[in-house]
Amino acid sequence: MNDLTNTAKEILKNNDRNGITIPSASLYPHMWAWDSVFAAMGWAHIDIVRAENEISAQLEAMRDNGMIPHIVFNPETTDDYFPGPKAWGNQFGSLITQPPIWAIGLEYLLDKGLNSRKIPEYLKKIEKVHLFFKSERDPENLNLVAIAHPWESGMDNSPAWDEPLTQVSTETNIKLARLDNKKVSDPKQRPSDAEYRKYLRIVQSLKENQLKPTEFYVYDPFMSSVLYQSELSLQRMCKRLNIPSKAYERAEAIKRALLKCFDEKTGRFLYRDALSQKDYLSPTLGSLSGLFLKDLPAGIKAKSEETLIRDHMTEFGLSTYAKNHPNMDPNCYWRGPVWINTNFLFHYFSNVDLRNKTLGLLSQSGFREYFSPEDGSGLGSFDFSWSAALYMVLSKS
Ligand code: 9WN
Repeated sequence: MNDLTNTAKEILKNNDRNGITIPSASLYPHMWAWDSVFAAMGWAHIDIVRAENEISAQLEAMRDNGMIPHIVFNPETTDDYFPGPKAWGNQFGSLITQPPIWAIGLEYLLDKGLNSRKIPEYLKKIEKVHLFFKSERDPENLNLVAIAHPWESGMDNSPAWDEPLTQVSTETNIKLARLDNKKVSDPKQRPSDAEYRKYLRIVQSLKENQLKPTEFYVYDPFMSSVLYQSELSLQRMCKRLNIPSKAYERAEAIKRALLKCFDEKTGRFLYRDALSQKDYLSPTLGSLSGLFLKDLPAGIKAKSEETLIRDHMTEFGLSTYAKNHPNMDPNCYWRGPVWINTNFLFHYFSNVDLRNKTLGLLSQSGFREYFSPEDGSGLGSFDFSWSAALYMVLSKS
């Protein structure tokens, strides 16, 4: 076993808090949804039962309406995080969710030999989560996913949200008490205070309107593409167990809807503001996630791949914003840096091979949270769980 594999395993073990994995000890002391699923995929290479616990803890956290909160608070932690339970007005977890990768994670565990009598129960829960996106995150009934808060996309300050956020006020009754920008070496690697005020304003309005999005509601092609792949995973797992499911039909409906969002000129898939009911373009990596669709028409596939390679491919994998765009920021969070999970998802679900670049980046710069697309230097927090977990996944594939 090489040194990096050992380090990756150590990171997951050090970030283990009684059966859940925190994203990073220095910045994120609770359980985050998509982080946990990526962590589970890494745990599958250490201890398959521990991997199952992680997915099980996620599915246990599902609320009555089928939503899994993007953060489940760890009542035992003494580490502080803002916004915590007080800001959300909820001791259990946040009031929003994150990209729906639970089925993808569980299928990975099954492929790695998970054998559990609880699988039918997990599949039933995942079905309910997927139906939540249909009933609570598709206001125009388009068969696509709209996010109720920028954080639901997992790509918090992506330039994709700049336009809809111009309509959101910075006035909020939640006191800004940030810790994140004090815990990284350069606060410019994190979102700005003005953005945070808007994030809190949206939390406030969700609380005031019984969770109905009134200030920010945006169809995100990345969320829809991820849900499409998750529906396919769910269908395959149900088939293995002879459980009836309509996941495949739902996946096909998402595919038809996403194809209508394709922009011929740029090769990208459009966002849509569900409040103003306007489609718009943003040259983000997320806008190319239509490449996750199976059997794409040849012209669409060729055009999107051309855009991906020309605008996003670097020596270290994919930049999260178009490289030559004047607003591209190589150091700031989701406004340009390379992330291991987006490299992984494009590697896993599209035709681009990012394995060697991703493994090379991690051996050059360690298991950091994100990376400069210019020189691969590490940014954000250290010993980041999904960087470690996905190193194991990619190095074993
Ligand atoms: C807010 C935990 C999470 C990731 C997100 C990433 C970041 C939180 C934050 O960290 O978001 O949810 O405090 O910035 O953007 O993708 O899940 O790693």
